[in-house]
Parts: sequence; structure tokens; C-alpha cells
Amino acid sequence: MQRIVLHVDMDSFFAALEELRRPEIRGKAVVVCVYSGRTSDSGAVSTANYRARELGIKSGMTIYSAKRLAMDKDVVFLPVDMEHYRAVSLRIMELLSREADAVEQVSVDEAYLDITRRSKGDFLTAGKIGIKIKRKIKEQESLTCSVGIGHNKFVAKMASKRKKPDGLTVVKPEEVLAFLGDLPVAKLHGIGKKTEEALNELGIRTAKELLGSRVDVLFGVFGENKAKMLLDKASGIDDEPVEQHEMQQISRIGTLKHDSDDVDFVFQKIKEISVGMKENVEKRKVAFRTVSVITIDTQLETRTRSETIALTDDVEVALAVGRRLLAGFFGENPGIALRRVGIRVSNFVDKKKQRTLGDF
Ligand code: TTP
Ligand code: MG
Repeated sequence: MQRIVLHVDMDSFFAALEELRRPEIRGKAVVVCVYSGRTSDSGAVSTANYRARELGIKSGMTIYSAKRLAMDKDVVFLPVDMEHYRAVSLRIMELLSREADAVEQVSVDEAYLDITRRSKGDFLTAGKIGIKIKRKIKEQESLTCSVGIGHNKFVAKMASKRKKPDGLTVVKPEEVLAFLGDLPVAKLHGIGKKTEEALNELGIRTAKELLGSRVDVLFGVFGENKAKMLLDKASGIDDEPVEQHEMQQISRIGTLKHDSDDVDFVFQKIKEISVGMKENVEKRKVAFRTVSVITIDTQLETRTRSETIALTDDVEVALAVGRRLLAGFFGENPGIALRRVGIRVSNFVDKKKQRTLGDF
């Protein structure tokens, strides 16, 4: 059957999440930053929304440079909140795993899905799966993403980059050469700055020129392995399988019926959502060492409290620790009401590979 891979990449992920939970900044240029703390403006831009990108602001630049570009304009600068982004990312990855034969998460906002069986190797069906995934993410999280579909990971990745934000690009095997042909070599995923410069020195600027170049010259400059890799990229060849890595944590998050600062009421919710977690812990046959409680307050600020315990596979133990952590949270944050709450177990040991838990 024709292999089909789908690549999903969320649009301006961290900035989109900030806009979502702060209605007052929606529609403005938003820049999310990692502040190093040295001076008030030292650090780097993590991401910028599309509005801010129009001003030339982008990932990786210094906050100082971004502020210069933002001068006199209405631009919102915010610090990163990784805990919040990871919580949403987890939900998206769970959603994706229901839509694929296998999912390989490659970053907080990006994943490859093997959809060969689901699409029966048919690109029209694959395109419909792409539309469905975009709709589900929109419905569940109010977020847009860009999707690329191809016969391997490399083509799928290149396709998702083609139209952003909110794009869907399907590239059939017979279209690959035309699709890649005019792209500058630096746009081919995996070709870095140094390689680009070396290729440019040989007069090679596009994928098509790379394919048309003299193989002996490429071998001479780059060595056989790398030269072959470059030619594979220019022609869209990639045999890497979509590799599903088991997640190193299991968690559940739920929304309270009403905002609350009552330990018993909130804990009841944790108990409720732990049922799904227990099933997963049993299915995966894992034992864990760390229990965390995730709290999201009415201002949508996310905090995590964790405790490391003796190795166990008993979710009841996790619940007892969770209750203690929750009580600790309310003790230290009097008057703060919660909107959502979550529980997580992590720091796994695979029981299948261990003889007895008593070994620990
Ligand atoms: P990307 O997917 O590269 O960027 P993006 O989602 O913000 O924008 P788009 O995909 O629409 O082009 O990265 C995902 C997140 O990772 C991004 O929101 C912030 C973070 N990130 C950094 O912290 N530093 C970086 O240099 C990059 C590239 C991303
Ligand atoms: Mg992205």
C-alpha cells in the first residue's frame, strides 16, 4: 500500500495560546519572550504572531532588537509559560493519536502521523483526514495549524511549511519534483547555513539545480554519504519511519463545574479524571516515581506542584499525594480559585523490563 504521512505544525503556537487566554490582546502584534533576567530586556524572542512578524520580529532574535522594530507601535511582549503550552500540547497530541496509525511528536507543536492504513494509501482520503484533523483542533482548542501530506516524512514536512498559517497542502509522489524544484536549497528541511553556502559556491541555488549538478563534484566536496543525503532531499526521498515514542508521563486535566478554592470540591474532580489515568497506567504497565498536580486559576495562570515518592504503580497512592499537593497549593495561595485542575504521574519504570517492584 502507498505509504502516507501527515505533518502537523501549530501556527505561531505560544503566541496563539497567549492570545486565546487574554482576549484583551487579540488582534494585536504579540511577542512571546524568554527573559534571561540579567536586565529587563535581555533574552530572546521565542515566537511572534503573524502580526508581529510583519514588523520583522521573529523567533531567536534578541528582545532588544524586537523592541527596536516594535518602536512606536502597539506590540505586546509577554514571558513564556511553558507549563501552560505543554498542557495544551499534550491535549493536541492525544487528539492526534486518535486520528493516526502512529504519531511521532517532534516538538511541542509538531508531529508526524502515519495515516497509511486509515487513508488506505489514497491521497484524496488523506486530504479529508487532514481537513478533519484541522477541524477537530479548531473545535477543541480554538487553534489553527498547518498540515502537509506526502508519501514520506520529508515531503509531509515540506508540504506543511508551504502554506502557513491555517494551510493544507497535499503533495502526491508524482508531484514531488515539481513541488521542490524551484525552492532554494536552504529551504529543504535539514540543510543548514554552511551547506547552503557550500552549494551556492558551486553555483547551486535550487533543488532542481542540485539534482542537475555533477555527482562527482558533490562527492568530492561533501563526501559520499552527505552528497547522497543532499540528492535525496532534492528529490524528496526519505525512508524514515514514523516512530511513536511512548510518552514519559501520563496526565489528565479537567474543568471544574464552577471556579472553586475548596480542597474537597477540587479533589473530587481529580478523583474523577484519575479513572482514565489509571486505565492508561495499567495498559502501559508502568510504575512511577513522581506525582504532580497542575492548577489553572481563574486568571488562567498555570502552576505545577510535584512530589517524588517511592516507586509505585498504584494510582490510589498518586491520589493521596495529589490531595496533599492540592492542600499545599491552597494553603500557600489563600483566596485563589481554580478553574481547571490536573494530575500527572511521571518518572516511569517499565514493569515489563523489571522482575519485581521490590528491586527498587
Ligand atoms: P515553530 O513551529 O517553529 O513556530 P510557531 O509555531 O511559533 O510559528 P509557525 O509554526 O506558525 O511558523 O515553533 C513552535 C514553538 O516553539 C513556538 O511557538 C515557540 C517555540 N520556539 C522557540 O521557543 N524558539 C525558537 O527559536 C523557535 C523556532 C520556536
Ligand atoms: Mg508552529
